[in-house]
Amino acid sequence: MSRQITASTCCYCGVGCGVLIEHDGERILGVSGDPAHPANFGKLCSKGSTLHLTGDLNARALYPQLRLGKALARGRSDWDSALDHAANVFAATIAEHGPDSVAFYISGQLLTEDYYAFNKLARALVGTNNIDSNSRLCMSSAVVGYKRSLGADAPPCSYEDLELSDCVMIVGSNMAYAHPVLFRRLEEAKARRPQMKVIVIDPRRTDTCDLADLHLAILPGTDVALFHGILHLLLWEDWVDRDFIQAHTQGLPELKSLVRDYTPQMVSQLCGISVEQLQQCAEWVGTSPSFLSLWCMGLNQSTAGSAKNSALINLHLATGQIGRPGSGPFSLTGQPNAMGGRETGSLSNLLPGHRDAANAEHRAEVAAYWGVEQLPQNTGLSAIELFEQMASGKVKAVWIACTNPAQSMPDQTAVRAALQACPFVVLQEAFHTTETAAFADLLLPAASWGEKDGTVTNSERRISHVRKAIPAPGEARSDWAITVDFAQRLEKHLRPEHSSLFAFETEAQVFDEYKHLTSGRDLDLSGISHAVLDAIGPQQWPFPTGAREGTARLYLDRAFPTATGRAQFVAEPYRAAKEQRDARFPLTLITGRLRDQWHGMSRTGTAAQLFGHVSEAVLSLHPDELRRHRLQPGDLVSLKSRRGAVIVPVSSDDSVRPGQAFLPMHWGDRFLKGGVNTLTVPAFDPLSKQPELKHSAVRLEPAQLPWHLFALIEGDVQQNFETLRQLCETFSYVSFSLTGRERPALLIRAASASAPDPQLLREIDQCLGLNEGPVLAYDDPRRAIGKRVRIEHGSITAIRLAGETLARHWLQNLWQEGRADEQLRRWLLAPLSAPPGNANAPTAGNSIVCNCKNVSQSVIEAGIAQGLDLQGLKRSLGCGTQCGSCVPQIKRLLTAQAQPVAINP
Ligand SMILES: Nc1nc2c(c(=O)[nH]1)N[C@H]1C(S)=C(S)[C@@H](COP(=O)(O)OP(=O)(O)OC[C@H]3O[C@@H](n4cnc5c(=O)[nH]c(N)nc54)[C@H](O)[C@@H]3O)O[C@H]1N2
Ligand SMILES: Nc1nc2c(c(=O)[nH]1)N[C@H]1C(S)=C(S)[C@@H](COP(=O)(O)OP(=O)(O)OC[C@H]3O[C@@H](n4cnc5c(=O)[nH]c(N)nc54)[C@H](O)[C@@H]3O)O[C@H]1N2
Ligand code: SF4
Ligand SMILES: [Mo]
Repeated sequence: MSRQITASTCCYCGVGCGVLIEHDGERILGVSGDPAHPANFGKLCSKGSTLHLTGDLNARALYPQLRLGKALARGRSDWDSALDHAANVFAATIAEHGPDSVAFYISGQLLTEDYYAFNKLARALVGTNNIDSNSRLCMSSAVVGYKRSLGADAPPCSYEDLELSDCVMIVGSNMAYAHPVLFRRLEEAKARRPQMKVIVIDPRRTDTCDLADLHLAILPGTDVALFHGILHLLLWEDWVDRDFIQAHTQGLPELKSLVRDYTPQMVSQLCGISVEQLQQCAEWVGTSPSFLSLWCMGLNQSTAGSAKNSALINLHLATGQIGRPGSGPFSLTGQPNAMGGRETGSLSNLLPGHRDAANAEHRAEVAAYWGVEQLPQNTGLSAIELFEQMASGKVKAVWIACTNPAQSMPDQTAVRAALQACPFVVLQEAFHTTETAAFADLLLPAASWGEKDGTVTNSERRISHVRKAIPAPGEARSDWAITVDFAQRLEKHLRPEHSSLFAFETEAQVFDEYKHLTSGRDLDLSGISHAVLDAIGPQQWPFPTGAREGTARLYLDRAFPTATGRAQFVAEPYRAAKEQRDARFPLTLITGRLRDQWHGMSRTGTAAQLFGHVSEAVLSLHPDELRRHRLQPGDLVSLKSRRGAVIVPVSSDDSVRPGQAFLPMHWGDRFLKGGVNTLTVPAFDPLSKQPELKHSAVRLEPAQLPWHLFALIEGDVQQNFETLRQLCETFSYVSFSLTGRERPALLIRAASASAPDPQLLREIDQCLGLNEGPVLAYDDPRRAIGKRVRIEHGSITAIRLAGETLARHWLQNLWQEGRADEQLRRWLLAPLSAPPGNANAPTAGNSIVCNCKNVSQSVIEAGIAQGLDLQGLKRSLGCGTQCGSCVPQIKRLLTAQAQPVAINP
């Protein structure tokens, strides 16, 4: 078939960029930014622009698989038998143990139509509120914040406000990595109007700080104290909008008496910043003509997440900085359709149309619309509670869709035990490779990006039509269709005498039924349909019936959807994070995102190119901490929390403070033995029930693992991955990654206390193709050292080093360059394994900064040493000229020797 273009959206972050998918009707061939889409006007970041390189078919779930007993393996099934079986199990469980013995755990990455089908299934058909989503780990504190302070879960701003603002406060958000295309927009605005003030509040000095006039490296978890301290100064200096407060708010007196105690001295101490920094921050907030705040997980993922959100919104209410261009509290949504989830009621405590499950009137409205007698009254379980009740045996059947809890939930030991204990686990997944898939009794293959149709809402309330470009592979089906098919089968058990609640044939029909549940509500989007979006493009809600265009900003009239019409000041004291560092666990572990990986890496982890920036999970520690612990960069340590331990290499990184440590969130048990979330704490916020993923107490212990393994193999990456992962299970440290842009290869690093049984090494070699054929080998059994290299047509195709792995960087470079020369032969046959010359380059220098143009850090540093500036580097090396995601890092390399932006105490 000829080449075609389908306009759709990127399936990663909540910026919601429009993409043009190039395809031939069967395969996706390329992707570019959609110039007509108002979220990105043609731009894409390093993840969006590599979408077509991801999604290896060998990693995709292609047909239903069923296991008929925990001890058995899953076998191939077909849709009819699989869904009939699931309906039988769910019906029997509900009949015997009641509707609350089953649960649904879904995802902010589903489409609105998928959510709606799941909600109707759980609440109307099954009769349970046990339907929660991974947005509980992500946005639920923002939901509480908006509802408590403003009356509805509605971010009032537009992306355009980033360009119009005079003072932008970015707090608990690393936009440069997590919302890159929006960050580009802010960079451009600041370049045009350098007088615009940018404040970044983050314990770490992230790439986002590159744009900051002021970086407040507050101690983790102290945001509420900081916001109260700012308000204290705003009130003291009279930098407040008294008319606005008088006419449109309530509750200031209580808050005033609370923040009286938050003196600059006290706040400076609590937050670990200087009084001058605090004053500077308050002055800019209080005196700038417009003030916009942007926030993300640094606020939400906290046991004080709701308090942090409200304390920040307090600042907008005190200054009247809301409902005006360039101002307002603007929560950045993480997942592409977390907003749609909130709209359709996909948290256990919500109902469709921004309604509450605890509100009898709301329940009656939705029940009447659905034509069922009533909706369930029992409080539904939130994510952490749901897994607790799976472990305790109360939840006996769970349906998981589009999320990977065996990677992303905190306290993995407990989560995996819960999945193991639950009698029936259904998983609706696009990739069969995820950690959770191992626990699924029924695996249902889902269509994924480029293969499904529906709608999503981005951070600025803008609804886009997601369009299908190609058919899903194998027997994979769209999520809404799987859900509706299952629901129809379950209805035969639960409501045999009624007509179907799920008589949907297309996504558009699902949307049309859903949208009327928003009529007359704050988010009224009843004027939107798939056809309207096709005709006039993506639109921001509210968009009521009869509207011609969407709504860019809310609260222009200063009327808030609360009972009194006034916005609410919320007075809650600062409470420290749950797990403070102490003598036994002296470090605070922060977790967060990297630029080029997405969550558990089921998709991004299939593209070798996306490992170029950071190739393995490394613990960032301040140089002082390395010295204190007598560690060298690259050393393996055992990182322990009260819940478990993982082994990781350390790096020296002065962007974290002493007393803190940072680990990227992406590595689950598949890529790093144990996975990062083995360490994290399941404590959650009392109102939002969002867990404190950003903050756990840990300690370092030396990992005495002198025996090392390094291997590289070209070829079928997924196949090798599965086999080698099983073989490597006995090692204490195991880390997998991909490398190579043109010839993808799998990389393994492992370590253990002593040399393994030689038989195990032979099995590993067998998988690597190193037991026969054109293989050069050297073995020193006495020292348990061995090296093997396979050379085909003059190039290396597989490597295995055992015992010690000093030559790994050198060998990887030879492989990369397709060289297998005399030097290699000489080194191989020599008893000492040290690589020739000084070729033992550390990984940092090899890391790829610019993914689009494949330019490494060492090359950029060499350019800087020659005197090139940003423009010069762009011109001569090409780095930073395409998607721009690497520009903040290049600027940081440029200023590495100069004065840091932070005014550090
Ligand atoms: N590349 C990439 N982009 C993504 C994603 C991805 O996986 N990869 N995921 C998407 C999703 S779902 C989400 S939710 C967003 C998350 O986007 P962000 O929230 O921006 O990303 P994180 O790195 O999780 O955390 C942001 C920052 O919070 C800081 N922080 C930690 N503790 C505190 C604290 O107590 N106070 C303050 N003020 N800051 C603190 C961390 O140091 C970190 O730099 O990213 C979205 N975009
Ligand atoms: N330590 C730590 N842990 C964290 C965080 C943190 O900052 N630190 N952040 C938390 C946050 S904010 C979030 S949002 C979560 C994310 O956690 P998860 O939801 O577990 O993240 P993903 O890996 O994106 O999972 C989505 C899954 O859906 C699959 N999938 C993709 N497309 C489709 C589709 O169309 N249909 C179906 N059915 N499946 C599909 C993917 O293969 C993937 O396995 O992680 C949380 N966990
Ligand atoms: S910023 Fe990047 S990841 Fe987010 S939607 Fe746009 S292209 Fe996708
Ligand atoms: Mo998220």
